[in-house]
Amino acid sequence: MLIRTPPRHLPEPSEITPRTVWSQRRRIVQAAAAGIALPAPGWLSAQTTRTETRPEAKLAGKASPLSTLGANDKPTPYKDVTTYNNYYEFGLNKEEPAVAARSLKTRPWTVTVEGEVDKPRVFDIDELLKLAPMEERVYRMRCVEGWSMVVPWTGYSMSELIRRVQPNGNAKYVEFVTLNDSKQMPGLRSSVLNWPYVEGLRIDEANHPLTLLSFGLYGELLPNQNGAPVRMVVPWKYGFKSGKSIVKIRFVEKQPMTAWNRAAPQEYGFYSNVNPEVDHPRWSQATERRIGEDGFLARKRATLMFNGYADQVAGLYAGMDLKRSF
Ligand SMILES: Nc1nc2c(c(=O)[nH]1)N[C@H]1C(S)=C(S)[C@@H](COP(=O)(O)O)O[C@H]1N2
Ligand SMILES: [Mo]
Repeated sequence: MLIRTPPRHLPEPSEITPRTVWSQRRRIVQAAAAGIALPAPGWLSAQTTRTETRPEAKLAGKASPLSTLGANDKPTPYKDVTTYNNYYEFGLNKEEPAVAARSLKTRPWTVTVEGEVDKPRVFDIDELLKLAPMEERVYRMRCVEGWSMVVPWTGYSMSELIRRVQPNGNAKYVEFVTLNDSKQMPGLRSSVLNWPYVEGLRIDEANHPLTLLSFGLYGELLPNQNGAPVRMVVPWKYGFKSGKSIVKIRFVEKQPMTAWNRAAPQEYGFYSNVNPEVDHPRWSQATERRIGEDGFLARKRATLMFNGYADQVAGLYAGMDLKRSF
């Protein structure tokens, strides 16, 4: 995500170097000083962490008929999905979250569900994991920046949770709030956004079967940089609508103010449906580059209306002017 004029007080990337990176660097320096040979440069990669020091637990899901890929879509390599991330709480560069989010504590973890519901409830993450049968949903994901991926998510429809808390008649919108812990999230020092990261959906969007509460990818628990222990996945909207590391879900009557809408209202609207016909004020949204597949020189592929999910979701927006409600 980019904003038109970065605030003056936006720190230099070097100032927001997370503690984990810093301490890793210190280890390298100390090892070098002591004459100890360390493994080759690749040793800091998420892959290395995953296989050597923190194997992700398995999280199986039943293959879902809602995985509707095109002939041209194949899952983006695990390595790209887990090392090319947007997670501003852990730094503004794509490579930073895989390293800086390693120390995020995802246990214990609770998700508070409150607001206009008859049965407000605080779920422990282990309760949430057992709330409904896990499915594997392979979805196309499109970032507003112009790149896309295909990710095999594990989770269940958000509607499974919604029906258990029984929204009342005033519940018109749902707000999703990310963890806001400056001790664990070095990126919170940056003022690009008003923290916590908040996203929102209309309640019918939240209840749409495609809207996923996700706990895993590639058959394993979510890596921290992808939003562990639980995140939203809304495949027909730009990626920023899919908030990570959710701690609170609020049912509200009025359209919520979201983090990106607040930061740059003329650039990021509440709906943020993928729409090749509505350009971002500073760039076209007609095409995209598929991460891990389309090199910088390759012809970009056409972006599809509602990211290719029009058959399923277009009805949610019948009669709306999508240029105005962008
Ligand atoms: N809390 C939080 N959620 C977030 C973001 C973020 O910076 N913070 N970035 C968003 C953006 S812009 C994108 S494209 C996706 C990226 O998800 P991924 O890293 O799993 O591909 O996460 C979204 N969710
Ligand atoms: Mo994004």
